[in-house]
Amino acid sequence: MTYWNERCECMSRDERTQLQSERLVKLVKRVYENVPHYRGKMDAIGVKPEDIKGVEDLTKLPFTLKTDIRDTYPFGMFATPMTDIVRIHASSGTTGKQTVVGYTKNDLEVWAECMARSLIGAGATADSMIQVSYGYGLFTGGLGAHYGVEKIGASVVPASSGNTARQITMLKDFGVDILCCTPSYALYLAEEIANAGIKKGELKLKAGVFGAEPWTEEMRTEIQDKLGIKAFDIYGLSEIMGPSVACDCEERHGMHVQEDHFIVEIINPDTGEVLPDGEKGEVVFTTITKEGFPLIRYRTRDISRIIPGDCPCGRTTRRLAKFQGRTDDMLIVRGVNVFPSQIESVLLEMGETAPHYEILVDRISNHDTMEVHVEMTPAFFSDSIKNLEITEKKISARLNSVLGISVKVVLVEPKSIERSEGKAKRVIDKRKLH
Ligand code: DLL
Repeated sequence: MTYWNERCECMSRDERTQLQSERLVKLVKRVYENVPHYRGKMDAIGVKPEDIKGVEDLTKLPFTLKTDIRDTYPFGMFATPMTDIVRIHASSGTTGKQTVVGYTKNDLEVWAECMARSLIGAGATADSMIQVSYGYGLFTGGLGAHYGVEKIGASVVPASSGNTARQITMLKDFGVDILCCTPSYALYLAEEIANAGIKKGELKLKAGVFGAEPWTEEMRTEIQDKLGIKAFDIYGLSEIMGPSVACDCEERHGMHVQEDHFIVEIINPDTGEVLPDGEKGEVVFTTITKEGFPLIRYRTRDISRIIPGDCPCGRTTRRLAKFQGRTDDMLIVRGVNVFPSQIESVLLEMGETAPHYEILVDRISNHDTMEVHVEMTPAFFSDSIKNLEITEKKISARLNSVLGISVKVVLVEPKSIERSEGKAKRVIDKRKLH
């Protein structure tokens, strides 16, 4: 067995609980003193830092929601002075505002450490050539994976996303053995590789570290068959850290959570009650070592369960099963997080259509597609049918710039979208992701 950090990955459960407790106590004190929003939340329920003596007291603390981050936009939840922040990342918010996170030097060090553990678990070595085809930029995928590769002393090809022909050339010519990208892009690449007449044996590729979106075991099998590699699942979210909050080991049966840095809980999303290992619910994280943007009991909205029992790999960290959806309506389209509310905001703000719309998502030839069907106003319908295409393009361009992905807009006749008597069903997602 190979580990990056055997001491931390394989310590006894008792030792880890002790470590988590010590780190939690310090964290709570730190956020109470430095983040007015947390101080307010704790004061409101009468909890003081000295009430938290260890992990057994975690449930005394309030949950943190995405709305807490939105309400303190952009930097209100940062726990260190800006001079200590060395990197900013951001992801989609539920409306116009992004969710902004900040990292200190030490946070980036911890992130690279977790990513290093994930890559080594996937079979990387200092001799590996690793192509990072996650997007570089505000999205955490590219830079997150990048520094893990450098940490283990392997060679990184910072390909970023897009330009598939060039990606394939680099995979082949550079002798890349490990690929990091979204699972849907891996499938797309596999097809394009086949179309280019390249045989599996011509590539040195042996493993892929895929995440940022939900995918099934069936998809894993398909990627493995088509590319002739082992496919590893990696999980993360900007609010907590980015890729490598949890990752598959060589067993590929559950993603080990980096529990010396994150405390994981599974809760009943309706009652907030903590569920025992094995039961499915919403995943909640507390970041016990983060300095710049620490979060207490952050509700991810992602649904999974802890796989009970020990992993044969020897790591003692608990494992999360493949994700089984979300408790909210966030969609992940080509790796980009999209909230239907963002689309609604754009439509209403532009005011050129009626407020009746439908979002259709599909996966065609391993490529996610998104169409927004929106009703024209009766006046527009009778007056300016000739302007249809111009208006569609205008809305599409605006959505494209807000969401960061291309969306096809189709104007439809007034009253043609089914009205609902209860909650409107705005999204029709034909992909089979769970
Ligand atoms: O997607 C971080 C990441 C980058 C993870 C690269 C793995 C690889 P966000 O853009 O903030 O961060 O999106 C986070 O994506 O709450 C999940 O809903 C979903 N997600 C991420 N990884 C997985 C996965 C990055 N392995 C949101 N399986 C999360 C299922 C995933 N869903």
